[in-house]
Amino acid sequence: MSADALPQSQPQTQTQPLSRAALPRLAPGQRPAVDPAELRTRVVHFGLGAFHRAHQAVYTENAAARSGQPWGITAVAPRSAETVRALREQDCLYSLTELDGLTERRPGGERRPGGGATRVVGAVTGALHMGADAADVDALLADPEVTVVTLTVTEKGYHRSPRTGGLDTSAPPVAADLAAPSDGSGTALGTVVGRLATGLAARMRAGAPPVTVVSCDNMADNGAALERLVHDYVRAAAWPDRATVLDRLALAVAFPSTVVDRIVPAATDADRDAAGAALGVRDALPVAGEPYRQWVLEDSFAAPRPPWELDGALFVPDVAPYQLTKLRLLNGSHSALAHLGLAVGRTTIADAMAADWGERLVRALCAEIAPTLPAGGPDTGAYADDLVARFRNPAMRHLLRQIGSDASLKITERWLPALRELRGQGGRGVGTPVLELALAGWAYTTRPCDDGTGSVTEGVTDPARDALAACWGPGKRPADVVGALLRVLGAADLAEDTALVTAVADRLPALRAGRVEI
Ligand code: CS2
Repeated sequence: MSADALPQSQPQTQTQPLSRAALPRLAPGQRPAVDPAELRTRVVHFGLGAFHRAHQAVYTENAAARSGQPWGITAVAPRSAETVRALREQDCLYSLTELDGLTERRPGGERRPGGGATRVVGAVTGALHMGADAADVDALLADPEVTVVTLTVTEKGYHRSPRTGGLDTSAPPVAADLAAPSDGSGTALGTVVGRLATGLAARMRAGAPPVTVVSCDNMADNGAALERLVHDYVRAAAWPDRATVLDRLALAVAFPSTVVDRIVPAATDADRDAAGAALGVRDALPVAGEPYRQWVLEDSFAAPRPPWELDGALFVPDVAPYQLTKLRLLNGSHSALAHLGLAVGRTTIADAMAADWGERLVRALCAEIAPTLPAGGPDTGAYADDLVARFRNPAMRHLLRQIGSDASLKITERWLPALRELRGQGGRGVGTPVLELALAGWAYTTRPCDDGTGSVTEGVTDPARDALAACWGPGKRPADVVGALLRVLGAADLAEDTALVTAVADRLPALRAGRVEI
């Protein structure tokens, strides 16, 4: 039965909200692994989304529980004041449900396969809003007890120039932050890079001890990328002491690269109902994701950190083989399934996998990209097998439109570097039929409606959406449209690869007819 056909869930009836006071009412196996009252804020995290709550927070909670060290997280929401309010109302507690795809859960009459265990996570000790609580965020960034800062702010949160990879100082939110009065301390800034650079600068001025900043977003070389952005910000700031700040940052702040992995779709009302039914208390902010999780970190920290290895995190000298494998195979396949699926009317990843082309697409894309991956990473055949199983998880309702959003920033990480490597200069390398098909799916989903308004793919958002839609001028040759779309991504080299743009354009008629032909 498809998830769409499921009966509507009943609204949850639990009236008492989740809170520290409510914990004794939960079954022992549902309570946090740590006593939240015993934790202290030693980690600041930017990005309060479902992924953080199901990933770094869980590793940190288990690390604290197993080591007896009081590692707690204050999470900072860059935008959503509502999430901060809701989390504070629950004493920063929330539940995690592992959707194993095997067992069943029946919240309020709903019968949804795959609802596994639900338990409360206690690692988050505070929630702040980056704007309204700017002074508190800065105080924590300068606090000697805080020695780790982590980030999950998505590709969009970095404001990288597509051409240089450095900070896009002309982006209006970055320019506005740079124009903040004096040194920006305590001022409400709009960008995470601005807040982070400002807070770290204050830490350097105060002579506080070293700190490690850990980017957990899906970008190649994410540590070095973030370091460059923070340094660029300081360089562009009108601070008289910026040279000194830069010198100190170089010595006292480490930016290791990391690979994070866990599939965690945005929570739905059904997830809220299921969590409430499982716990017997109301949880406004539950997360539900697959049981699988992985964290690989570059072992180059500047200061004490939670012993995440006690919960299975891997510390290695070089994350590149793991990072590129995950980014290009998992995220690359996700984006391919999303755009091709959206083009032919599918809704979720599991739904796309159920199409006759779904599994073939994942396997063919992995095989095509595998030669671009450095040695030392996972076996790509076994990795593809695992992906097929994970993507097929019937309990996960991972919307294609969620994955297909912000594609202009995602596919530049997930597909284009491999495409360049495979094609070689001027398209003289090997064939890339699967990446061409994926690109056609993406191109198709950037099309405006026939009346020129909106997009054919409802609910998909992208900061470059208008620029992409404008590429579809009336009467334009399809290959020219594809070339123009690639230029919007900053990929002029690929736009000039005539064989590539023609091959992509040639795929469009089949998609328009509802067929994905591998
Ligand atoms: C997804 C990722 O939304 C997306 O773009 O590809 O969030 C993916 O689910 C995670 O990276 C899995 O670790």
